[in-house]
Amino acid sequence: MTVTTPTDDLAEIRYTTGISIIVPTYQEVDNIPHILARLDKLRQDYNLTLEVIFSDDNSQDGSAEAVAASGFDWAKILVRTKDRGLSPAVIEGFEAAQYPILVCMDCDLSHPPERIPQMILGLNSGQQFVIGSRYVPGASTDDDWGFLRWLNSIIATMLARPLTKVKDPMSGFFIMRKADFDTVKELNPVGYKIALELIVKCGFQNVGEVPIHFSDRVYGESKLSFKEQLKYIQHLRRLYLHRFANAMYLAQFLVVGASGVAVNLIMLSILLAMGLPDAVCLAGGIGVSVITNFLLNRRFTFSYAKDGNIGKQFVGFVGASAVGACVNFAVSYALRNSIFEGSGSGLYLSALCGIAAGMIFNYLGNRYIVFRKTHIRR
Ligand SMILES: Nc1nc2c(ncn2[C@@H]2O[C@H](COP(=O)(O)OP(=O)(O)OP(=O)(O)O)[C@@H](O)[C@H]2O)c(=O)[nH]1
Ligand SMILES: [Mg+2]
Repeated sequence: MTVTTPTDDLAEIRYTTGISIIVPTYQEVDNIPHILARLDKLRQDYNLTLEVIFSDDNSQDGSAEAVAASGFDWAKILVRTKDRGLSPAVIEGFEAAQYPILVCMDCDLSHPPERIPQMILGLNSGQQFVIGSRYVPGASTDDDWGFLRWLNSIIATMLARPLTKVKDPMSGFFIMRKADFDTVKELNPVGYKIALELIVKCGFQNVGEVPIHFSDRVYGESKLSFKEQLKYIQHLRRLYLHRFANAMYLAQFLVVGASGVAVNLIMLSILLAMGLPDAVCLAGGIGVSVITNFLLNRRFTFSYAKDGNIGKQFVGFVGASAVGACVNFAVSYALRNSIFEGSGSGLYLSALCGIAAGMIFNYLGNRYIVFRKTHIRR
């Protein structure tokens, strides 16, 4: 990650071939004239060839009329009626863009268009993706960010840390090449974090950050709801799966396995409290935990397989568990009668090794046979 510091030498920007600025909008009619005025000044100052595409989710608030009233032939609005959401709107705008450099920015004037030339310099100097960043030296935000908003932003950024070392991957202000965008095959952004999605899915290593002053919106209302924030967790999980597939599947499998232990013990206590015979209680605990483990693994650990035939998968899951139990027994029995023979704690150590071997067998059987991947989800 490189922090680009401001420079006065922006003259070469004039020779940039063309820039498509994509602005996702939902009910931003009051902001449209202001952002267009600032972009027009930028266009003239640097003699830029640019287009602005408002990727609008059918706001019906006069946004389309406001764009038309500007009289700028380089400004257009894409009125979307399907697949509502900020990230899909940005992607559709990027797909419709005609120039080789893509910019994404919010409509509410939080992102200063005047920083775009500096960001283009970053691309020209070899960076693959340049962020208008709130968290690098020289950046600032308006003063009235409350503690909760600040904390929220910091936590969201920390959670993304294993995916990218960038300081502000949550920023909605960034720039990249259309050629790179066109090579991404598997975009699946949920919610707001389109920059993070692109950095991870494009595998960008050389990401620059240009400091900006982030202004709070003056006109219109924020669309960032609590529901959108919850979607971030879902988005993160998908990105972690993309980047750390093996470790993530195993971790999820282990979490589900641990939940099975809890379910087993709770069920055992319930059945015992009902006064049933011990054998029935033990069998009940095992049976219910096998079912919950199966359902959770199908829905959560190997969620890509959740549309597969549930009957076949269940039989496979029980079969893999049964064989895993045999592996467990064989390994622990063999160890007890060899390396750990005779020692007091040897039986426990043998059992632990058996459990580990059985679990690994179980995991591999489930991942590569029972819930094998037959297609890639977009
Ligand atoms: N097309 C489209 N644009 C959206 C949608 N939700 C938000 N936007 C736009 O995305 C940009 C960012 O949304 P904001 O509401 O400003 O979200 P935010 O900047 O995280 O939150 P604030 O700091 O409170 O403004 C704005 O230009 C919005 O109009 C949506 O569902 N569809
Ligand atoms: Mg905003």
